[in-house]
Amino acid sequence: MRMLKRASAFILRGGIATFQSTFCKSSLFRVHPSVSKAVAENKPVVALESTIITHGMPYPHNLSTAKQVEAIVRAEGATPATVGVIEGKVHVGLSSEELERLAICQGSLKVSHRDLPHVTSKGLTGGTTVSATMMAAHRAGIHVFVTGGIGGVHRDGENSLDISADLTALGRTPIAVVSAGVKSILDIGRTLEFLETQGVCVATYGQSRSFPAFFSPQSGFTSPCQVADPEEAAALIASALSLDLQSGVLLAVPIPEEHAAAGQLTEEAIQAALSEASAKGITGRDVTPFILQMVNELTEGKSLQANIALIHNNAKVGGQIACALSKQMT
Ligand code: PSU
Ligand code: MN
Repeated sequence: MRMLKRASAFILRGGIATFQSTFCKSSLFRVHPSVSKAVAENKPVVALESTIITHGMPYPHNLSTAKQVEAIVRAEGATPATVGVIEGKVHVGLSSEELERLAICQGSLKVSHRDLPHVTSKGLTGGTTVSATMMAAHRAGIHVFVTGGIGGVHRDGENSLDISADLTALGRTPIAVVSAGVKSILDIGRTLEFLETQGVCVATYGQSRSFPAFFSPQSGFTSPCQVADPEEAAALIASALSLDLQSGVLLAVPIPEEHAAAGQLTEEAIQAALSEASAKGITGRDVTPFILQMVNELTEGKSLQANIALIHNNAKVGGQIACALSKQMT
């Protein structure tokens, strides 16, 4: 085990050095000094996405949640690194002014991996999705990334091919993503199949192997594996890095039971929102924000409260995992 730890620490340091030199060459990246310092010292760092701020929640809940999530990560002893695009620069780690700017700005863009050349060449501003955040965080040498839920294969995706770039990013970016699983607005079975094809290691965090469905601790599907605590999760990530797989790890953290009560109500709202989206002809990248907003309205904020609670929980778990990983790597 000690040998494995040393080997992974070696690979990690070598890897970080390579990424940082590539990273520094690009004038399009801005790594916050607190983040580059923590990475260089092998201290725990947790990356956070920002589409959740620009498109996932209404103002001012988006701003307060983003700040709370950073505070939770710090309380666990890790450095938060919220990723976002500001005036064409990909920032890894945002100041509170930059966080506010993203939260307040109406009409910010949703920046997926494929949008990066467009927004950086035009000097635009937007929130990064899981796929774009994974890329930037990995380039900055970060190994753990916390979000609420990832994108997936949409229902009817076998016909529309509407499959989130988050899944292909997971297949080719070596970083661990901590999330509450996949929303039931998506086709969870096909999402798990696609992740298997992409070579992504999927594990449920906690006492069961049940794969969570964001608002519900159970989706009816099981994860191929399970990790019981931060140390087991960190060992899984360390192994993936040591094997140099070049693919990601998805850690699915079930919503805490005390917040799952709104689950049934939210499920009904999701079904109504799906019919409305289809009736209005909403497609592509506009589907997820539309559904999230309509579900918030239909549940009169109950789904928003559950959403915030599970993100807080993910931040706590992610912070603990980043700390355990940092210990295992030194
Ligand atoms: N799922 C959620 N909440 C979210 C998102 C997904 O439960 O806020 C956001 C994330 O930023 C994710 C993106 O990366 O939507 C996926 O969008 P698409 O399906 O267009 O790839
Ligand atoms: Mn899509």
